Amino acid sequence: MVGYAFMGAAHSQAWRTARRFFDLPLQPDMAVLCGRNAAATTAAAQRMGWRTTETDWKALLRRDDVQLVDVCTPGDTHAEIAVAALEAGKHVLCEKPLANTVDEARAMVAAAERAQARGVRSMVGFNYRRVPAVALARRLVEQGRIGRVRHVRAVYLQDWIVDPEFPLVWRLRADEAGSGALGDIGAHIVDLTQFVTGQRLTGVNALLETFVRRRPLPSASSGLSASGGSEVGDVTVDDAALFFGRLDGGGIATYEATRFATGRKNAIRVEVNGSTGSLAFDLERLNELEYLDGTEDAELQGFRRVVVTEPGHPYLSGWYPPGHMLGWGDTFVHEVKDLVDAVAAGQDPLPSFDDGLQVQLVLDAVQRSAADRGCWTEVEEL
Ligand code: SOE
Repeated sequence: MVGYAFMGAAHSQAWRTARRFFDLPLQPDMAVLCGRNAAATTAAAQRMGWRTTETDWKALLRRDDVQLVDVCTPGDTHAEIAVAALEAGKHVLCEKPLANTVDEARAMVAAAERAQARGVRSMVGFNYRRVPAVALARRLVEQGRIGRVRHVRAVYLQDWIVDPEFPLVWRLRADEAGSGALGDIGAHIVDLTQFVTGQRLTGVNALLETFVRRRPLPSASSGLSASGGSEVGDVTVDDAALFFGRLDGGGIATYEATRFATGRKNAIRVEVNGSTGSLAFDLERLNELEYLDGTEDAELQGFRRVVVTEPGHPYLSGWYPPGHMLGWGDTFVHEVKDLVDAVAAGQDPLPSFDDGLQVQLVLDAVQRSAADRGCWTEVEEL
């Protein structure tokens, strides 16, 4: 694994845990953790359960005891590491968004296609697909339980940079992060809604806003909790993204992704209204899915709250008895399980780098629309 900050910790926990709950066909061996700072990497490796460390990611690719590389670095390094790893014959799991630009994402897809011909697999880490309630929502849409999808309403709300004194960490710089709320959390709700509906956005109208344009440079940066010094620098990404668009199956969708929703820490809400029913999901109640069956007697109709912990629900057969709740980190355990199952079966895991590129094309259309005063902008074909 390359990187050991927030996502590195979440992925490490998943690599440690997946085989303890699920009957995996291959056993993950946490061979090596890679980071630039030797002392910090060694400390992280001990804490997170990695056997050895490296300080140069290229060294990973030369090691025979590495068959899969998990990329948990900021977006500006995804393409270089993932392409080289695939060329070296290593399977790749890459954190979202797949890349910072469409060109980088296209190069990654090309590398993934070449690698696939040699049996080498790749996957992008949109973990919210693997919330059991979200996977159940997908299943219900596929089974026709809400009829034709008409409306999709999705928000992803955070508030960690409301304070204008919060420093200019890498997530607020376009050179490292690509974009702001748009790519970091907007990408999640684009993938999530396209996954649940089975439909893709064909075009968007968009608005981006940066409320705080200058911030103190970080004195000590540690991801989402950092402190600022006396010098200031420019924020080069969006703080908030609003957009709406058309889905290729005839539905319409609205999106809001913001880091300025004061009081909202990590709130995802998605509602899908179909011709004969509706579904609603709220990450703050991630073990639940709301379902309305519009074909029932009008007098008895209403949203029902399904507690998604039955053995027949997606992923639940590996866990605890019904009613014993899962958490956010468990979505990464499911990600590892699905990836290992696919690698062992010689199949391509989902979401693929192609799916990652398609989300990137949506983000690109949002940025182009916002730059064009919100005009209708088509999402480029894959
Ligand atoms: C920060 O905004 C962040 O950690 C994202 O990068 C993750 O993808 C999301 O799951 C939680 O918030």
